[in-house]
Amino acid sequence: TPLVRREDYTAPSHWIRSVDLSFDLDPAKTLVINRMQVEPNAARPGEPLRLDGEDIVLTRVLVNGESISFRNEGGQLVLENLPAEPFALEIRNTCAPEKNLELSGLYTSGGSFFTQCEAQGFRRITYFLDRPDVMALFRVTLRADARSYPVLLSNGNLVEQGRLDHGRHYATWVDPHPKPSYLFALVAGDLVCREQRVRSRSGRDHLLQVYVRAGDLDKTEHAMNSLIASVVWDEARFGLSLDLERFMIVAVSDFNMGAMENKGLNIFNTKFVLANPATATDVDYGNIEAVVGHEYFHNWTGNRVTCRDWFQLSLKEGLTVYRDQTFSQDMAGEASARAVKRIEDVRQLRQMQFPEDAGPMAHPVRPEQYQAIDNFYTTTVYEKGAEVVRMMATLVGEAGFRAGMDLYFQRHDGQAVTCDDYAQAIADANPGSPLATRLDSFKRWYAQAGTPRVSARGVYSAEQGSYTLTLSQHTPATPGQPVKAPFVIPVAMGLLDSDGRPLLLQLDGENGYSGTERVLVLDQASLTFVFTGLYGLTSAPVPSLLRGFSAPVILDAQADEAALFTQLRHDTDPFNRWEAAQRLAVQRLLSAVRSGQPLQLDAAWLDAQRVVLRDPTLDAAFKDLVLTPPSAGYLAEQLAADGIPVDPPRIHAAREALRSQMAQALHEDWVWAFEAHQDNGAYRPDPVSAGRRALANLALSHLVLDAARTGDTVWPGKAFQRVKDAGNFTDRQGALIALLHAHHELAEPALARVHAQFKDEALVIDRWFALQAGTPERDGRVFARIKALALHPDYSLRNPNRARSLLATLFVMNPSALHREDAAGYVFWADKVVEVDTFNPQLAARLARGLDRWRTLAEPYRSAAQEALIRVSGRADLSPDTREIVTRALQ
Ligand code: HT7
Ligand code: ZN
Repeated sequence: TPLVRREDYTAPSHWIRSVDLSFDLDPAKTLVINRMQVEPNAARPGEPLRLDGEDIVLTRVLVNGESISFRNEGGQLVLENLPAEPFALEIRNTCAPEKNLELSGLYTSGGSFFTQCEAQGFRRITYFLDRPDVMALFRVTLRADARSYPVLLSNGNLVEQGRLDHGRHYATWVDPHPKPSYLFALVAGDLVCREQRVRSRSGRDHLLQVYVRAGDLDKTEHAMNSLIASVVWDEARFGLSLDLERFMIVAVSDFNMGAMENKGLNIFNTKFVLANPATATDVDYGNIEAVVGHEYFHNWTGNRVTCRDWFQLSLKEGLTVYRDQTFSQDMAGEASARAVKRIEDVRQLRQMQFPEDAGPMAHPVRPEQYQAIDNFYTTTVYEKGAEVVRMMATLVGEAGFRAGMDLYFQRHDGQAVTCDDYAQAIADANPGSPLATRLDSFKRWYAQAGTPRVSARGVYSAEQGSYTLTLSQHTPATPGQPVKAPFVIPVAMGLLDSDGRPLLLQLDGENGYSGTERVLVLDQASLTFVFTGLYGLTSAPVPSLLRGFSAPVILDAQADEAALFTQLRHDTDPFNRWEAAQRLAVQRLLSAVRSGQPLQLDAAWLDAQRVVLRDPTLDAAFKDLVLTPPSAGYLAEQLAADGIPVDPPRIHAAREALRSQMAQALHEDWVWAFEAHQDNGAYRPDPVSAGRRALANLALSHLVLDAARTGDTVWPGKAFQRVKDAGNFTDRQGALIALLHAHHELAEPALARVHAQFKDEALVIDRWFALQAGTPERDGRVFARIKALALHPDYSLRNPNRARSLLATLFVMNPSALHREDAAGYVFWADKVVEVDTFNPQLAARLARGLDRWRTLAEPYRSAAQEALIRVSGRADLSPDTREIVTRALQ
């Protein structure tokens, strides 16, 4: 497959101004009639029109009603000698939705029809200029059997519907907004909906609908509430109103990603719509709110203003992730709950994006080239892209950011634009700001891959009463980018005295204090800042740097233990309080891993954990984050960054030792924590209640773990009882995890009960597989179970959620089970990637990424993983998607 390069962008030869689509829906053979109004691009006169098409059968082409000759070239339909004036182009073709297992284009799921067009699925429906800078007005008529498909939906407004012969019916939809083809959608099926009318601030009435299968209506309340909250929030926070009379969400169980922001007709993976207390966890509730918000916010950031080309994907994705993260923070409420959400987002970024940026798939937020665009829906484009937007907001302030967004919409509403256009608007609305004065160098965040390392060195001078802080940056080479220029890094910071009190900040040369927190801008390889004070600093301060994780960098602050303990106890920035706890845990775990000696936790560290756990002023959710040890993947990356080969079983052993010593040393505290965090009222998914449940479940898992040492049967018994009678799925799952992670004998009957009780709830059964696949390994038993589960009658690779429940969990989340001396984990990886690749390349390519970091492994893992990659890449019939991943991994 040819490489597509950003620098090769050219405007289209023609514009498609409007399109009238008609579908005769049939699972085996759907007929599509596509009537377009085409206008030659005056800037490119006389050029042939090359229409994209894939896996469809062409039956007719008419230009202004006359047939015309055409040829097929490299998968495109080429039309030459076309009129120089606007003309009508009619295409007829067929496609086979029930054979479409790639889930891109028009496909069937559970007996209904759905579409997925981003990024390049529309060409699998009909011939088109399937690129985001071609925006057309769509009119869509659907015809289908009325009994099997009573609901017929497409984008925009329903303008006509009625009966047809032979038990068929039809509906015509008109979308008033021009849009690129990737935002087209249709749905036809036997669905029911929850609906609600809302009036927006601007006084317009809207109909909101959530469509699901008949049995799922009782699981739509939270999605509807999240949608209403999103509408209200975007008006209040950004002045952005809903521009449609009707806004629909439809849930589908076969879906490659999370959800899709089709104009007025969002299509969602059921996982991000359906929830009731009996089947969904607190995390699911949070994810639904975030994803409903995300797709809704795309209506402005993505749909009204869209991307010129797919290299600009982060223009809509990074910005919309930033918006959904801010929305979830605002919904969480108080400062402490906002901080918890920020910590969770940063943890996710470090766990997923940092490894990507350090591995073979490292690419800039705005990539330069791709083979399969679907491979670039990455955590770099999404989550790092959101960090780039966040840094801009930090550099211009909240009001400045709002002014920048206003200017962006004023300039670009209705256009297909670039990341440069976005940054320019934010800067232009804030002349003189630290962003505007450094815009060119700031934009390196779009162009350069890799995570910068920032080192901070502080020197206190008692004589001068000053503290000199030197910040330096260095970014390691990434594939194709050996040398990096300095980034513009906003470093939010404060200084604490040795008792943890915040100090007033004043830089040498300034004539007053600037409060206790400020943003330093590191825009050179190295910069020095000298802090003084009216009367000088009387003792060496403890620096609190990169507050709130103000930039996506790895900070090496060389903080000593005493400073970290001070920060853990007193830092006024909750993020850095948590960060100090993480560093203290990482240091202990890694020194055991490096030395090969068994981990032995010290009293000071255990006491600090206890103090946090018992602190009446801290939220339960925050305690849960502090007391949860860093993941094995995060620890592995720390070693890899220092060039130390990663031995996964060693990391696993250190983490297990830490867990069991925490279980033993804090036993009484865990008992207290469990009992003090029981809520008996009705289930509510708010952050405070969710935090209490998280902490109680963390406590329970330590108590069940400790039972193995003491021979106690009471706590395992309590856990089993909770699996049987918990009032919500969060607590049922927490108890099941406690038994599973302790490898307790009651885990088996607990699993059997959950399966029997929820056998008809697909999302719970996904979870049932995932919990087993995510259990920390012991004596090879977890891996053996995973292999057996792959043959379970409920398991299937065809449904992406079910496929991922075992495979993504093993490949991405459970290094302890994947990496084995006998290489069986890698053999299993290769077999499954190859198998899935035969029918769903997008899914296979994502699973294939599980071995991205093979080069960091110690022997014998490294060579065995390499062998598995070579075996997969040796397959001649591999899809371009999977080939791109394994080729890059081996380069
Ligand atoms: N914008 C959506 C992307 C998406 C997608 C991309 C490739 C293949 C399948 C897909 N389904 C959805 C999701 C989002 O960011 O909102
Ligand atoms: Zn998105």
